Amino acid sequence: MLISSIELREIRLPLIHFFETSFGRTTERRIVLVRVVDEDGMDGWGECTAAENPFYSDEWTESAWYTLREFLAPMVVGASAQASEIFALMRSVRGHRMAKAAIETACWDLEAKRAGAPLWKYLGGVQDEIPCGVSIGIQDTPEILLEKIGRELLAGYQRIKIKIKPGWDRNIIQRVRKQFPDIKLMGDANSAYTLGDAPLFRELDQFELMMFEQPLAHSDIFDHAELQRQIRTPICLDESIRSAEDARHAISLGSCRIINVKLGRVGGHAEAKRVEQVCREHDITVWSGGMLESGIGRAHNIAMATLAGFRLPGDVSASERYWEQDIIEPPVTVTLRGTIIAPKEPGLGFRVNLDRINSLCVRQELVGKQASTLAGSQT
Ligand code: OSB
Ligand code: MG
Repeated sequence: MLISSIELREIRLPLIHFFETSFGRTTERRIVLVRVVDEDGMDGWGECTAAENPFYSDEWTESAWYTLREFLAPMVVGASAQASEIFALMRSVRGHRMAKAAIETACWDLEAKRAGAPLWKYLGGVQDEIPCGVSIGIQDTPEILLEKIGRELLAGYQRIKIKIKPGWDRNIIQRVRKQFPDIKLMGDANSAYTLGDAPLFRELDQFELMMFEQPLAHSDIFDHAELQRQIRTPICLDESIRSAEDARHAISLGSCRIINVKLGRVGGHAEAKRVEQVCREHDITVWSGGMLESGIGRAHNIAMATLAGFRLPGDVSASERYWEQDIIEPPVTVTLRGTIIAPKEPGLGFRVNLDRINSLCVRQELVGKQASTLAGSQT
């Protein structure tokens, strides 16, 4: 397919409830959306998962916007390529994987639509129903956290992930375990600890968590290997895994037994498939992470999570947990057994609500030959 133009939009989307991790609190998302259009006027949508600040990774909304506008979009516009080749077109830009993934995933949506196939099948997915968990941020009080966990379990979610940080760890996990002795429970530290905290993690082994997610530094795989040797609970890497090579290195060092795959963090669907394959070859379980995505990113995560290696419940949950109104129709819903059914329509399988997007849009940009063809806009 020939990519004739790329549209960028930034939308502001307030979260129903703030989301707090060891690195800070988010109340409103600033999301960059990408629409790629081909020579026949068909389109595909992608979402940049960079956050509002460079605290989870070094990318953030502003860096993604300018990198997309100045470098990445111009490298792809005018190219005739398959979705699997898009990442390579942008290889002279180092890093900026979330920005790259926004374009790359949009191209997969477009290509699947052109093929008349649901994206998940087009990617090689094999599961038409995926298990779902929830990620629950740090709360103002332990009581609020316990109440929220109870509510999510009632809704059917199969696994609870809580965010932990120094001062919100041992006591919290102990209280959650006391009230919910048998649930699938895990803790995500977002790099809040050091190897010096190994005694704490040894103590936490008693609570039989499914895994500790990214306890140590965001770029580390060496100290994680040492920590994993000292504890029984599996370590799951998130921030540290940016490519299939990272996954291979971490696995061979023994730095983790589980990997959280995020489309943005690894640079798109093609690389996510490579990570999944490396993990499957080494008997390492993967699951789909989330980045507080709007419906577009969420739909891409659903497609990825249908690949064979995704065996554990992911952080992919219903639109209504995050947004008053999503930007796709229908919104993502979760069954009472805590699953999402993969869509049947071609591409992402959800309708993109352009009116809603334009009403949330604070800036837009067109990279392409034809000026003034921004869909649904007057500029
Ligand atoms: O570490 O998985 C993470 C959200 C923002 C940044 C990092 C993370 C998260 C989540 C939320 O845990 C997952 C979601 O519900 O989208
Ligand atoms: Mg994480």
